[in-house]
Amino acid sequence: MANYENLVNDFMADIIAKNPGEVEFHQAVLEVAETLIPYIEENPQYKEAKILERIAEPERVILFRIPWVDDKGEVQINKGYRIEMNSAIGPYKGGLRFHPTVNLGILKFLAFEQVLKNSLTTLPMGGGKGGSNFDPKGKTDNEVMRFCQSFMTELFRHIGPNTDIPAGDIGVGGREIGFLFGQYKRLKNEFTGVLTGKGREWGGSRIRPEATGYGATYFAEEMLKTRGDSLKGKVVTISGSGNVAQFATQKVTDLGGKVVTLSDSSGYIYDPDGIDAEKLAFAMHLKNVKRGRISEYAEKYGCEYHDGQRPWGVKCDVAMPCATQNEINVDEAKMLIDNGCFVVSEGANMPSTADAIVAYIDAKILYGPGKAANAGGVAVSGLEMSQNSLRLSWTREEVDARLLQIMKDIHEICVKFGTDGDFINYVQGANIGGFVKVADAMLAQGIV
Ligand code: NDP
Ligand code: 2IT
Repeated sequence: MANYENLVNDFMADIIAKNPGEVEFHQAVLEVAETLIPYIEENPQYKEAKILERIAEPERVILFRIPWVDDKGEVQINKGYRIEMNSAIGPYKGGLRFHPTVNLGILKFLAFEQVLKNSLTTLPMGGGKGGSNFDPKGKTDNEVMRFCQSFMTELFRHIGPNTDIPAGDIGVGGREIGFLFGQYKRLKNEFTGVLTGKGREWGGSRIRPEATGYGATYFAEEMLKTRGDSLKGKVVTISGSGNVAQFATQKVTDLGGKVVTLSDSSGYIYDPDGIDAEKLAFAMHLKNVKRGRISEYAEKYGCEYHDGQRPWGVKCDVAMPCATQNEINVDEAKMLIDNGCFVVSEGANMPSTADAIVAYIDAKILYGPGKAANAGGVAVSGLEMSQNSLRLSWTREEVDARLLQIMKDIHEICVKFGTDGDFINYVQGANIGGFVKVADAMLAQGIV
């Protein structure tokens, strides 16, 4: 073990020196290195070909200026990024994030995780991620449209349906994908599946909006099954109130669980009676159409609102972080465990800090890391690409059945590579399970 520790430390020293200041990227790589280095030591073909060193270096990074004009006529300039991380098993695939905190390190962590996540889906997709430090909050539809058009005016030359296929993430939903697609089509004079998460009248897949939240819920159900249990009757805390949180709430409720919290960057609501279909419809209209604050839910239904706080002090059986990275620290992880929480299924990417993860593993709870638990979103993006290539569209039932099967398959992969005695270490399972396919493809394709 000490031997591995030295190898991990040496590897990370090199990563930190080559990628200074990119703390989220270091965090994501360290988590993977800790589980992969022991495996690579036992499989020297990967060591000799320096696969781990190669997957930690993006194949290509594109950085660009996004000039646009706001409603007052003032010129605005944002930064645009696309990280083309790895194309060993398919074209680059991954979302776009529009949020003021976006920087190179955050997008590199997301792109790095995406490579292993996409491999886990069993579909042929490489990994990428992109976005901008643009803040959609408080912007009019026209401003968002002009921004998206300017963003695509540069990005279009780097992407394509067989090259790189962006999709949504924080701050990028159906509205933004529409504006981006419209501008791509205009510039290329081609109607192709260059983006996923499209509207269903123009090439979008049924169930894509639902897929990440549904998938993270199916993954929780699969984890519970290993202990002869299910979501029925469980109390569930969810953070966020965006795309992933909304559809996780819907599916947990459908499966008989009770969701008692939602949040946004201002605070969280606690509704002990549960967020039923009618209340969820209100929350969805509030967030997707009115673009308001979650506190308005508490005003409408007369429940508690905790300003500036996260929901992890609320007693629950299952926690589903669905907002952003590092939203559960070690104290919050311990609080969850002390209050009886024994399932964490991550809808968000890297929502738990490194020491929070150690707390879950030490307590031997069912912990599904984001790259496994939230892979349903990109999986249905992969199904959208298939339907676009076939020029067909599948029914809701067909796509949902495929999503459920993919989440079961991902769970199986985690069990295969993560079982350690009577404990399933899903972190190890997801990291090794995702790595092997990419690594073997890289070996076959030579030093490229
Ligand atoms: P949305 O933009 O739809 O919603 C994001 C939600 O998280 C909002 O409630 C937002 O609050 C909150 N949030 C965002 N940033 C912060 C922050 N810094 N602190 C506190 N709260 C924050 O995004 P999604 O639902 O699509 O994404 C949520 C998470 O799921 C992200 O981690 C994303 O990477 C991940 N994910 C998304 C997938 C998808 O298909 N969309 C697929 C796989 C993972 P507010 O309204 O105040 O901004
Ligand atoms: O983090 C993710 O997996 C996503 N934001 C979805 C990516 C996609 O291409 O659908």
